[in-house]
Amino acid sequence: DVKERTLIAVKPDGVQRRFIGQIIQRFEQRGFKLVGLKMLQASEDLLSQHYSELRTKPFYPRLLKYMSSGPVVVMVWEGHKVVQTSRTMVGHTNPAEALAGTIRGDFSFHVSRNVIHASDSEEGAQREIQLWFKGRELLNWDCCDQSLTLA
Ligand code: DAT
Ligand code: MG
Repeated sequence: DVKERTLIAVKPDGVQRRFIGQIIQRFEQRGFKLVGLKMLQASEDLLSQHYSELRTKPFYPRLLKYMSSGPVVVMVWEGHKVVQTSRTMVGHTNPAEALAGTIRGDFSFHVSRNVIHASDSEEGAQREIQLWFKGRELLNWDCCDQSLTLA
C-alpha cells in the first residue's frame, strides 16, 4: 500500500536543538512523501489522548509536562511500509540501545529526551493522525515527473 501513512513528531528537545531540517531530510531521502506538516505547542489534554496507553506509567506526568513545554513539529509521511520503516529509522525508545545510524542513535542519549515520535502500528498511526490533523490539513499531490505534459 503506497498510501500508508504515519505520524512523525519532532519533540520539543529536537526543535530546540535545531534537528527539524535533518529529520525531514532523512524521510525525504528515504523516498517518503510529506502530506501534512505543522508546528504547535501541544496541550496536556491533546498529549493525554496521544499517550493514553501510557497513563499508568510512573514517567507519564513528566512525559506530558515535557511534551507540552515547547513547540513540536508534527508531520504525516506517506509511502510503502512507512510505519515500520520509520520505526526502524527512528531507532529504539531508549537511546542507549538505539543503533548508530538511527535518528535516536545519532541525536540523543536519554529516554526522556529522545528527539522524535513515530507511530508504532498502522492502527496507531490512523488514530494519531486523526488526533493531530484535520482532514483538510492533509494534502494529496503527485510528483512533477509523473506527468510530463508541460504547458
Ligand atoms: P516510543 O516513543 O519509542 O514509541 P513508547 O511509546 O513506549 O516509546 O513511550 C513513549 C515515550 O515515553 C518515549 O518516546 C519516551 C517516554 N518514555 C518511555 N519509556 C520511558 C521511561 N522508562 N522513562 C522515561 N520516559 C520514557
Ligand atoms: Mg510509542
